[in-house]
Amino acid sequence: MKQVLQIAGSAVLVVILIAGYFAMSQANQAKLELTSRMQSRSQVLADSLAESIEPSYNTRATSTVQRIIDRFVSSERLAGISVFNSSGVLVAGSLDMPITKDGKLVATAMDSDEAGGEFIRRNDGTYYVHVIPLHEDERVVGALAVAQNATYIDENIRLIWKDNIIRLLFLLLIFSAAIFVLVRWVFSQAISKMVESLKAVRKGDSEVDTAPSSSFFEPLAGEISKVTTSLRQARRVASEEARMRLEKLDSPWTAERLKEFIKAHLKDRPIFILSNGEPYVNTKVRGEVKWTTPAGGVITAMEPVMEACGGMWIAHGSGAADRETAGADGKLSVPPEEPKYTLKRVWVSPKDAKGYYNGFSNEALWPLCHMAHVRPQFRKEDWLAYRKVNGLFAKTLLEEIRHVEHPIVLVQDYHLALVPALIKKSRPDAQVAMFWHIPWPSATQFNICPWRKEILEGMLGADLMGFHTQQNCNNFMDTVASEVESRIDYEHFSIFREAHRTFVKPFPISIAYPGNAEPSETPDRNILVKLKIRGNLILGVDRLDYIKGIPERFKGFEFLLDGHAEYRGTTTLLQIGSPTRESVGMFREYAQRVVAESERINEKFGTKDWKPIILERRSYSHAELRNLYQLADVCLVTSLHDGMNLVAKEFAAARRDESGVLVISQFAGASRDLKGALVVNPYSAEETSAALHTALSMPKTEQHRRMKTMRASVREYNIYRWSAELIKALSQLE
Ligand code: GDG
Repeated sequence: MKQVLQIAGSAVLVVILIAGYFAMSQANQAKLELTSRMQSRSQVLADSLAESIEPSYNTRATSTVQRIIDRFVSSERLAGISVFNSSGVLVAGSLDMPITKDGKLVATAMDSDEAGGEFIRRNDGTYYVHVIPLHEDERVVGALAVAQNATYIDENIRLIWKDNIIRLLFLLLIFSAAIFVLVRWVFSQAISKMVESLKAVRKGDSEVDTAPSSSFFEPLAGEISKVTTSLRQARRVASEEARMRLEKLDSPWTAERLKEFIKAHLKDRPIFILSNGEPYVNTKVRGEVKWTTPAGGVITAMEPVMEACGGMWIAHGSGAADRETAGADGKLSVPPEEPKYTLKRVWVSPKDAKGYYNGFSNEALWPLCHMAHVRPQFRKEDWLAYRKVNGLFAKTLLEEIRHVEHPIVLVQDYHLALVPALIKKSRPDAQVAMFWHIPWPSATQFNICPWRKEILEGMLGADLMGFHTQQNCNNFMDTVASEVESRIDYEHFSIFREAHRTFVKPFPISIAYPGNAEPSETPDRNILVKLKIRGNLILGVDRLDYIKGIPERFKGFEFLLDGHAEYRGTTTLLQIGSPTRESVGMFREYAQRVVAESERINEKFGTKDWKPIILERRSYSHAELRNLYQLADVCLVTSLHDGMNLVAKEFAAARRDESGVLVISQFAGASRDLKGALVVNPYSAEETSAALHTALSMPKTEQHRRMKTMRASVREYNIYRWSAELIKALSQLE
């Protein structure tokens, strides 16, 4: 609509300018003609009158002159006549003769012995006064002034403008209506139809028509139609290949292959994902709605699965502008650029969110499950809010699946531990898997939780419980054995409780590799120039979370600089610290500790043109991160405890050049999957420093060998395979 108005507005402006120009020249032309006519008539009248009055004037017969004037005024319908003597004094004339007060015109005519005239504006109208000199024996003896009413000239010009403006308005009306109809109904409609059909083709609708409603666009539509035909063909071939690859275990898993796999295994049974965090958050910046993808492993892992399979993702609508972009039912199609699945937002009151999210999830369960020596905070009111919000998530899902038989439900993470049992209680036919993205601690550690039994019973509602590692599975089985009345079947790794069986299985999570967004061949080095980084680059990418061991990482780097002067001035540690859970006190304090530690080390070693640690406390886009992964000599992951750690896998996936070294904590799940990495104990600054030195001085051939191994393992066990294995394990359960 805005464009239509812009086009119509510009056209209207052009029409106004052209019409204005023509109206002005017509008015000028008319004025010129009328004026010249008036001047010549005045001239003729004045000459003939002068001829009549000169003899009487020269004999000083003033009364005769006056008579002639009176007669002449009425017969010629003149506005006035005046006769002046050589001193410029009025000697005869009609009353109310319009003439300039100073008599300049009269004086000029007499002095120059030449006739002259001018227009005079008065309150009662416009007059043209023409003055000629009077002679006696060729000598100027006075002057005769003749005035005519010239108001009709102004009136004529006014009428010309009025006619032109009316004509212009009429023209504008017709013109803008024509443009509006043309743009809105002919061009816009044809273009939107083509765009919509192209979108549908892109989304996989094979039978849409790209023909435009207007023949004007036929050539363009012809070309588009050819392109879409090729696209459909390519898609058919890819789908066929994926089907063929399904049974071949050595070929990589792709989004297409996962799609085919799900079609074959689930036979159109829809997938529902539930997680606290949503993949798309809407905020408002200077009145404009923005879309962001929050930093975090759950989203990195689940988004490609939903993009490949479609379905519904139910999550907490937490963005300030979330309600604006969702429908009344909280639903919207995402990704915004190319919708592939439905996001349904659950609205949680700020008070409940505080207790459920900040309180129980992040101040109790998060430190409880991670061995990072942070004491969990158990508060009854937080637990009650957690129970309430879990109930809300379960209710939302139950509503969505009320007409769906045997739905597949994938519950994500520690925020929703009670949801599986709530679903199964109402819908025993639903197949529910729960994936725990963080570590599961030992029974002794977990059992300090006052509500451990309710949490375990909630989780045991799932048909399948997934963890990253076998160690996590073992810990979970032990915890259940110690707390819940049940039968533990170690042979099949399952738990029987009240006629329900839960299988417990490791699924080491991964990333979309190969994915849609492959890094470019050559990384962009501008970021290094911008951050003034020269020499070796050690990269850390984490949410500012205490489990990520960022101060420990800085200590390791400090130890390296202490022991190896050659790295001073030549090596920089770039730490991307994306803000996280800032409403939780312990996360805020941790972020401050990270800043203080980096400043301390920078003060200790920094020079005029080298800063050892550059801390970027902001979120980077995935593309920016991919670029940094490609530029880094070393990627440093020093988590004190981490379920998996996807940053490590993303680093390997980005290294098309097969170089760069990964240094990773032995307490991150990924250290088990990535065999080519240098594994360290992050609590030991000496070990971290030694690994950094090994990495920075590692020959290229060894880097290649290690990187090849890591890339192969990420390629082989990517997120598509992770998801296929989880879904296969779930759908095969009786
Ligand atoms: C949990 C578990 C487990 C980081 N900074 C930015 C950003 N990120 C992205 C990374 C990566 C993801 O966030 C972080 O994933 P991790 O796995 O490293 O860590 P958690 O967020 O703690 O994830 C973890 C994971 O769940 C999956 O199960 O591996 O153990 O704790 O993808 O690239 N993304 C953007 N901007 C950033 O600044 N956009």
